[in-house]
Amino acid sequence: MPAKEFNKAIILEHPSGSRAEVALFGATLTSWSVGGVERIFVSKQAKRDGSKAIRGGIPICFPIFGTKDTIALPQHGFARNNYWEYLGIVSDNDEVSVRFGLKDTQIPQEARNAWPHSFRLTYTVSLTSGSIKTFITVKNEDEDTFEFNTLLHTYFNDVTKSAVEGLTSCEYIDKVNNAAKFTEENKKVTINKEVDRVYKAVKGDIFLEVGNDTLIKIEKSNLKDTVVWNPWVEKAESMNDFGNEEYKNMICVEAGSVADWVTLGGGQTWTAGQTLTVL
Ligand code: TA6
Repeated sequence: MPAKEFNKAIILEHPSGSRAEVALFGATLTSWSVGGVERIFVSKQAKRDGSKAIRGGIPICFPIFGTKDTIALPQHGFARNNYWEYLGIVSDNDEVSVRFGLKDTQIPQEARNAWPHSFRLTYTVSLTSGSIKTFITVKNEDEDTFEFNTLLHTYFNDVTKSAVEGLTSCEYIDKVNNAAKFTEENKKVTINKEVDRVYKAVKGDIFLEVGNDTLIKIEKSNLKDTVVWNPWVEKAESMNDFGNEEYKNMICVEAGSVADWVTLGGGQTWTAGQTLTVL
């Protein structure tokens, strides 16, 4: 069976042995294994009871990234901390695809008051032998235009050392340095301290070295920006759903449109996503 529901999650199994798991809570992908190796990081201390966003996996940030002074939503919005509806398998030839939905009538009134728009999100997760695709479609069911951010907050696992290639010459906002702006001069971005950067208008693919001769390609589709984050020592110690030492074996490389608002006209749809491939 290519996809089955178990314990409030959907488990996808590909004939090649590759496997993925998506929690209905937040439609958060919490596992993706290729060649028997888990490629996605989830903290051992992550809350899995729906009390808060899962610390790890691929949380979906929508309709905001970070916090906004004029929008009274929790950080990164409501999509990652609400239960989504499982919409079933959409195809299972060489690609096992499943779909999830969230619409305005399915989120708490408090969130609807903070972001008073009629919307419908559809999230499609597609597993092949060596890749996973995660794509979101936003439907504006209002008559008027609305604007939003969205980002796939991907936590990568098994990082003995990490290097991110494909950001050279991109301007970035350094959130660890008072949001000062810089231009990336390095061919590879490596991590040896707290890093929290929003790289803007990143063209081309990103290549993530996670050590052990493993390279993961990140292909963005209609997502302009890339966030790179590692909390490092002090931030790790400040998070109660993250182990003090876990910063050593994870990195977040996050495809999103966050530097600017995405504007969507009434009745219009917008689709974006990423394809992760183990090379
Ligand atoms: O994507 C990086 C970031 O915005 C960091 O600033 C850090 O806050 C991280 O997201 C995790 O946010 P969370 O709300 O999940 O603790």
